[in-house]
Amino acid sequence: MPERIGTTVTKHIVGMQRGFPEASGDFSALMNELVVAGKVIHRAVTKAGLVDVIGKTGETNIQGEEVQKLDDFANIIMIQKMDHTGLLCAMASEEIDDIIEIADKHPQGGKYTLAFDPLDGSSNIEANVSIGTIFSVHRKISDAPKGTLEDFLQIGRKQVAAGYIIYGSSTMLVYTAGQGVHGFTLDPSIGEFILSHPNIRTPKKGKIYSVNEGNSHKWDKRVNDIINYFKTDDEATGRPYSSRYIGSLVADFHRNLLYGGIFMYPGDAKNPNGKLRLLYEASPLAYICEQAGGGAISDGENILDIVPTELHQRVPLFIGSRDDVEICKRFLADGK
Ligand code: P6P
Repeated sequence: MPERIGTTVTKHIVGMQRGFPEASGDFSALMNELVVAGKVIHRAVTKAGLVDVIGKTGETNIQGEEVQKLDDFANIIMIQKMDHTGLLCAMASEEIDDIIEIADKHPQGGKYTLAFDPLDGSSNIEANVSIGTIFSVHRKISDAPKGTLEDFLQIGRKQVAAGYIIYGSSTMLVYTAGQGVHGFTLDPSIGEFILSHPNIRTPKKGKIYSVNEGNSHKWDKRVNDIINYFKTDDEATGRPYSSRYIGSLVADFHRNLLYGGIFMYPGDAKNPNGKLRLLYEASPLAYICEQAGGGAISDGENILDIVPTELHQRVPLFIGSRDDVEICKRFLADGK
């Protein structure tokens, strides 16, 4: 008897669409194109050690980071897979300073914007640490014929969808379209993402804290108080928490989403807004986390309510289990 294949992500997306009779199918088509881009990046990432895509291109991106060849490749794949679909009015990438217009040779009039980090955590590539693609989808709101910066500078709460693909011991797609969070594991033998984690709910309270403590000398008292709280021995509140920090946002976030816990990238004396980007890192992960029952704040304000002012703006990020985020919020409110 042949084995039963589970629910593919394509079938799941079409099923979700059935809940919206007025849906044109454009969003489903957009998600399915993203799935294909993820499969192509998966193939490159899993072969990186074998073919010449490891190593640096010698260029630097807007983040001032050396661009790894796989970064470049992933960025090109995302753009090439999405730019001719007629579904997008414009794109924004961590790797590119300005918004990416849809060339005149491609179908115009797309209803959505796509902002993405093509390969986050790329500094870990050569150490074979899990890395990921993060994406965020909004509706076009400007009257301009093509997408404009205004279409990207929308609050995270207005996202149509958000997700990530994590390239690790297995490759997984995790996404939300506002109807819960669903995880799909790639079965390389058939090249399909199969539903493996339906309706992900993150534990209300965790046992893990994730932060780069090498920055503690630059943190203000409130942040040091937060970290010390999670490190304090107090059996009644399940403390101390375990410290887990990979230094790859998607990997740290994904572990905490499933196990519970708090990931923090605070602002500090040198970088008051921290390191992580709002539009294609903090905001999509915050949407996913809230949909899974968790929460996400910057320096006290809910990430999803921040009105963006720049394409690549950074924000402090405290994200994870709801009770743990509330603890951060209380400490951050002290002495403000
Ligand atoms: P740090 C990777 O470069 C990244 O952008 C995120 O994936 C990760 O969470 C963060 O930076 C790690 O930064 O300063 O702790 O090395």
